[in-house]
Amino acid sequence: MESALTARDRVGVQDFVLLENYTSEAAFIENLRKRFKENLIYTYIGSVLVSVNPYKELEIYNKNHMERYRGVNFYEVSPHIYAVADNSYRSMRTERKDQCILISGESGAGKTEASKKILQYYAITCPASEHVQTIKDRLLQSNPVLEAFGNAKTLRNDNSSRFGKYMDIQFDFKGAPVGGHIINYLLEKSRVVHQNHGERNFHIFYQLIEGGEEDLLRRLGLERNPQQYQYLVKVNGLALHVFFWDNCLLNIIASVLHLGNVQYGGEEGSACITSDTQIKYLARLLGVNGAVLTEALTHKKITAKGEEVSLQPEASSARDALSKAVYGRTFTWLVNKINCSLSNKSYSVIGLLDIYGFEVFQNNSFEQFCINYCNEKLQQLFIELTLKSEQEEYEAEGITWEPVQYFNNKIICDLVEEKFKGIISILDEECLRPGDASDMTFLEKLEDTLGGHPHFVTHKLADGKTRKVMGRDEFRLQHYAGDVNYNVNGFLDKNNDLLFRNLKEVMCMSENSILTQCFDKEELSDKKRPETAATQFKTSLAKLMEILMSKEPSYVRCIKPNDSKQSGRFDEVLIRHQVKYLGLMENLRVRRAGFAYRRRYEVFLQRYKSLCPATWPNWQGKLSDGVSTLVKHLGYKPEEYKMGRSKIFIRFPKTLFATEDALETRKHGLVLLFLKAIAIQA
Ligand code: AD9
Ligand code: MG
Repeated sequence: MESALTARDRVGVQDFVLLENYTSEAAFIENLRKRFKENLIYTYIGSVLVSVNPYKELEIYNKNHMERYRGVNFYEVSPHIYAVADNSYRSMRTERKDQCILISGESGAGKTEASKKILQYYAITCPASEHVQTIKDRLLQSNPVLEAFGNAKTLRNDNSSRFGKYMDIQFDFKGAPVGGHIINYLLEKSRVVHQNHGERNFHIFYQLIEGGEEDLLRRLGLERNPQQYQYLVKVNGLALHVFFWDNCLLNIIASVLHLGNVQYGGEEGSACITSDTQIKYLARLLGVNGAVLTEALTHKKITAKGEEVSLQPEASSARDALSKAVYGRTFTWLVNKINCSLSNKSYSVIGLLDIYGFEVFQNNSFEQFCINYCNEKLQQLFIELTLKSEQEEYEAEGITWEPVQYFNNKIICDLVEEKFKGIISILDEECLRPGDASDMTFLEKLEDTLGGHPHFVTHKLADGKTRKVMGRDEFRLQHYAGDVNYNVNGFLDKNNDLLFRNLKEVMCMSENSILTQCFDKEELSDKKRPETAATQFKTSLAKLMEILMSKEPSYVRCIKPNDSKQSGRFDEVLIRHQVKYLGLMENLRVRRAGFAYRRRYEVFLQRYKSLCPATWPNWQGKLSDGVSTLVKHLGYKPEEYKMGRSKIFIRFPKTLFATEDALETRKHGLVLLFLKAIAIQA
């Protein structure tokens, strides 16, 4: 039998708060490594779950495992995603407080898998009636549908979610799941018209082309070969599932592919479409007039009176803007459709947030700017809520609160979102300004307004000299998780996200029943400019924060062990980065600031009562007296622990380890006694 001591050596501690040297990043990573080697992919930091993607199927997600975690005290069983799911569920039931589970981590770290595991856990373990079964099925089925439209193969992940997702699971008063609601964030629409080398377009296009029946493809005017389509590239395939979609939806997917193949030619100064094959199909599939569509794809209105000029040389980008708008709006329509099929009156809610983690690439653009801003907001929420709950617990237990120093990233959130002088405001201003506004004038405005801000840097130095390490078209933000350089090229276009009026008009005349819901005629009469992409995102994030603030949060922090999607490879450099970006050391520091370990009296007594004659086999008096007697018997010194109202707080891990070891030795002794007894009888 292995002693507790050697087991700890081999598999590390299951809660980072028990690390002796809790400020050491090396010790933190070593603990992760030990556990990863033993296929122990989950570890806690207090109530936060850290998960390392194993890149292989582990036998830890079957029904038996689910049963093991049902209704069990969080810390009594080994760390698991089911423990988080179960804990949230029980808090929701007993405290009647809405919950949310926030899952973060970089691309490929396992966020979506984690959220699916949580959903499966509820689907299997929660009570159900016949009606509930339908809802459970729909909740589970919404995943593959959304993944078909919103996920794609990227270099980082074969099934990468290209949108953020917040999903409410709604429960009735008996604790049965009765409905759901999904909010989607910032779909990466640009993927529809362009993919980086080695990446693919959204799954749905390949599913249709490779899995669609001959008849269907003929009707849609599509060929089975993805290489026929400018918007698609052929790379190693994935297993594809074919869904049965309604015709209008299939028509839209096919029309996006046809749009991509619309070729422009014509003389200098005028745009014309070289072949009308695509237009023929497009007119039918989009339910619009072919001639009007051709006109809109080649000309734009420049005056209110309707005067038109040729679109050349912007024709292909106008066409791509149409593809993006059609696809993006259809995606939102789909989310609404799913919501309608799920919606129900609920009694209480558990929210699941599966959203893009902090991103730093070689070249960072508008998308990374939005994503990293989102992470700043989530970090702020995390700090506020964690500190708040720590403080509340100390107060509730009647223990003096020892304030913790931490970096408050509000200053960076303000830098991005403040009215008038935040980056988004300045960007919007440039987007609205007629005349010579460009990405570079935007950068100049940033420099003028924000130069000297402690978290904003450009190549210009205060003394008029230049910083060599930075490009002239970049600005750097010093995020809580590290520095990121953003290249301003494309910021204005992406933020404007414009669709020319002619194209909007055509789409508003569409007879496709989905598109009529996506392109509202009101849009044409509305003189006000539509909100910019960044402002829309800012508003949706503010709403998200409000939703999350009203709930009790749990956190899952996902880590990707290597860049090659391989099992068993623990790339230390890559992992160290993520530990930093996820703010795990800071998290641990806050959690450990006062006491390493805390347990409710009855749980503590139950586990260790055998170590003291006065508490064994049962303590009859007050629980706190029992624990007092027990720890005094074990030789705890007064500075090593504090007694709260319902919990004991232990300051150092070593105190607890000594007690654990004593328990192990006692068990060992009992086994030996037992063996001796058998031997005597024999
Ligand atoms: V992205 O930001 O959407 O690009 P995610 O969502 O963080 O990313 P995802 O959950 O899709 O990553 O996981 C990537 C792949 O890792 C999955 O397709 C699985 O092959 C693999 N994975 C992740 N988690 C687990 C797990 N718990 N067990 C086994 C896993 N494999
Ligand atoms: Mg994902």
